[in-house]
Amino acid sequence: MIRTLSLAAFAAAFAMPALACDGFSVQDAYARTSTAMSVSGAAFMVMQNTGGADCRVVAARSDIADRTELHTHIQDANGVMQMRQVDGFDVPAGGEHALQRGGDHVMFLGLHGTMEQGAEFPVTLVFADGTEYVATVTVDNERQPMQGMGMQHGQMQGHGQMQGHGQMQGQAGN
Ligand SMILES: [Cu+2]
Repeated sequence: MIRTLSLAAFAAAFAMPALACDGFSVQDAYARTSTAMSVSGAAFMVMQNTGGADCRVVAARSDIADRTELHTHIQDANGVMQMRQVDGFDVPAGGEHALQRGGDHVMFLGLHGTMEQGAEFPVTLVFADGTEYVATVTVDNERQPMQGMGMQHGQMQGHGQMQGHGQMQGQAGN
């Protein structure tokens, strides 16, 4: 009888992860704050879901601030961007959901200290079923909103070509 019960308990415990957001992962998670004096900051990341079920992140926790909230930006009637707390981010099965500047983000209110460039800290994401995922977030206050976009890449290539031409001229002169 005891053995039957513990097997049942084991089966129940083993079955639970199947309900969780199995294929969930976080890529390129970084956080920033405006100035060293700022009392709030935000984290951005790409949430990926390779599993077969939709995931919904309903809360976030961290130790770096009094409150950690899920936020988005909305544009009001005057075209002014405002932050607003939301009750969750949906990450569809086989898809992803990006938290990015000017859009969805994890908000830290009442920072306990300065967010030092390069520092890492954990942010716990809570799913709708109560399971959790801990993401490691790196402070990057110098990250530009559109870093890595195509246009910037093109400009860098062009600059490189000009440098190469200049070096060839210099060699010919020697
Ligand atoms: Cu916010």
